[in-house]
Amino acid sequence: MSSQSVFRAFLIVFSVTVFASCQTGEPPAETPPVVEASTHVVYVTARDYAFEGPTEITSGWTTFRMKNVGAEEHFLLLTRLPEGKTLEEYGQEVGAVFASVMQQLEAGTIDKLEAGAILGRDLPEWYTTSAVVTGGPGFVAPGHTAETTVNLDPGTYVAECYVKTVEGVFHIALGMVLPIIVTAEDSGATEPAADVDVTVSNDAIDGPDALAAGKHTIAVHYREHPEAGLGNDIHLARLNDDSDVDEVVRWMDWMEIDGLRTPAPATFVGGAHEAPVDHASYFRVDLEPGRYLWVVEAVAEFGRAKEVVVE
Ligand SMILES: [Cu+2]
Repeated sequence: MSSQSVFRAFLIVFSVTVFASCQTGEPPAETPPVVEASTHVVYVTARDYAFEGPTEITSGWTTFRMKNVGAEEHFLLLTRLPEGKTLEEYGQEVGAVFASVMQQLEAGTIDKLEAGAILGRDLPEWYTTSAVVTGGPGFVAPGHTAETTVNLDPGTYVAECYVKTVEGVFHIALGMVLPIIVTAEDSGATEPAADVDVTVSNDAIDGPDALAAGKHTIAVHYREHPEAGLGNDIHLARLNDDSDVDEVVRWMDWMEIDGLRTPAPATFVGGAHEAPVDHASYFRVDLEPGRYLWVVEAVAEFGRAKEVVVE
């Protein structure tokens, strides 16, 4: 896809999505009952390449239960827009800049350092200073369901997925974006209780290197975020017999040509995206025995991973 057609796709997708998003939020018939009565669950279906879910939800503690019915990895990243900014402006002023940078990286006309400089120059000030990345379900493999709990302030949000297709096109450019209004009414849900804690800082993942098989609720704490570029997040991936940890770390770098590009080098079972330092996130997993990896989405040079054995 040429750079121009990616731009056009963005514009079309953003105009269409705003009017076409369904407003349901009812649990699909096959979804099992909610785990805790004090949980407010928002049901989302992730397809190749669209989200189906409610476009208006209450604020406070909110659990996104996202079933991936597609054939590719997906995630749901929430960004709260500054007052007055719209999904269309997000697409035109932010999405298009990332798409253009990716095209230039792919063409080999710029390197990662130059890509960072272009983003610093071309991303609008309202995005870098006033948009708030607020978490959401991490990478989840086809057929898996992610369950991630975040604490949402009222506002206008964009939910997006920017995993790449086999051809290297961001899912958001193909329509994987959903506008969500978070109202002032509180969900009434309480903060979840966790049995595992993971703390992410700019140079380390502080979490267990062994876990029992079965269900866990993982509390995610962000000690800090880098001053520029991607914030910290955390994902859990099951390693295949031939998985190479360095390869997974490199895959987590969107600036790499094969980074975030289908197929994924491991089986992602969930995680929590970047959220403000004072907003803990939680995610639930049901683990089979095997080799797993805590891994952060980052430029490969700053990548972090930690192996965890499940038995
Ligand atoms: Cu996706």
